[in-house]
Amino acid sequence: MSLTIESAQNIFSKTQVPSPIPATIALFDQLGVDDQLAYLWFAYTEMGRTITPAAPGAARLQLAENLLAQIKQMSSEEQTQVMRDLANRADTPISRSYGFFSVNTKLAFWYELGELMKQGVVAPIPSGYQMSPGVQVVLEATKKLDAGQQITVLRNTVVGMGFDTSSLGPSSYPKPVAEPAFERTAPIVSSVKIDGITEAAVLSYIEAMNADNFDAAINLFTPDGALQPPFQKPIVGRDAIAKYMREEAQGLNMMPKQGICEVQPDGSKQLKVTGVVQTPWFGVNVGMNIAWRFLINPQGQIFFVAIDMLASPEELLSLRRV
Ligand code: 45D
Repeated sequence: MSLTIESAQNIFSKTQVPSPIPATIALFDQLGVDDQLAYLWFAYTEMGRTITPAAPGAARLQLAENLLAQIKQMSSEEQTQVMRDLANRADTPISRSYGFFSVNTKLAFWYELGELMKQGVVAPIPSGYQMSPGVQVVLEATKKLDAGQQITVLRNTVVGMGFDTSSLGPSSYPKPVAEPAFERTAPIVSSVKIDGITEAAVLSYIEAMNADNFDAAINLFTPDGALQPPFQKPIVGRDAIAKYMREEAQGLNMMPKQGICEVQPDGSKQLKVTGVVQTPWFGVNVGMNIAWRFLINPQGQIFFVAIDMLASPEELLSLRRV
């Protein structure tokens, strides 16, 4: 029997606990645009009193420089309108340019805008803004999340802003830009150990990812293999996975701790591994509890891997299917 991505998506589904992250984002989505911006500002600045993201490198900011320069020259009203347009995913020139940014460039853009708002160069929350009760509800929900979940909510809302450029034809695409490198925040550990796991493809995958060696990681996949990031659809095929990894998986520090492996009658293996991942944006200050669900084919290649955000630290240890 041949493996399918659809069936692979469901491996270990009985061990999964729904994450509070989509529920929080659903509450956020119901807010009006000024409330959304106010919520994000409060969540970001409140969080920043204990954990702040690392400043993006000069090469990264360079990619957002054109937009930031335009915004700096605007009146306060125009600046506020730009932010509303981004949150509304409006079709404006700035919102389109933003829509073409990679995830990390979107984050760097907002990082810089936040700094400019603190300096008074860019308009803060509009004067006379009255917070609706809905904002308080989303803030309370956000407070109950751990730090890894909170930064995921912020990241996902930032990613969702701007005009949805996937609806545009290829002719409107700007020239592709090289993704600047992220500095590693942790030394590379070359001998990966995971309790309960001896599968070479899994150990090699972690080792390669922790060295930003995406070519080595990609070669562990079958040509039709897939990678499913948290809350996303599977990314299918080596080229697509490679592109994704270069854009979004740089500088990650993966610390898998334990796992289980079940051999299937056809010789394929299903593995679930849990552990902690750190993003270069927050380094050792924020740990994200995650699971990898691997489907390895009988030849020892990765056919599928899903990355899931865990609902709570308890879930790190609940690997059994029953
Ligand atoms: O004024 O094995 C707001 C994969 C608006 C690869 C703002 C992975 C208002 C395969 C926007 C709030 C990648 C899938 C201002 C593993 C406002 C694999 C500014 C997993 C100023 C393990 C807000 C990786 C700002 C994972 C600046 C799970 C917000 C990676 C900044 C997760 C927020 C990475 C930042 C995460 C958030 C990174 C920098 C969650 C970064 C989050």
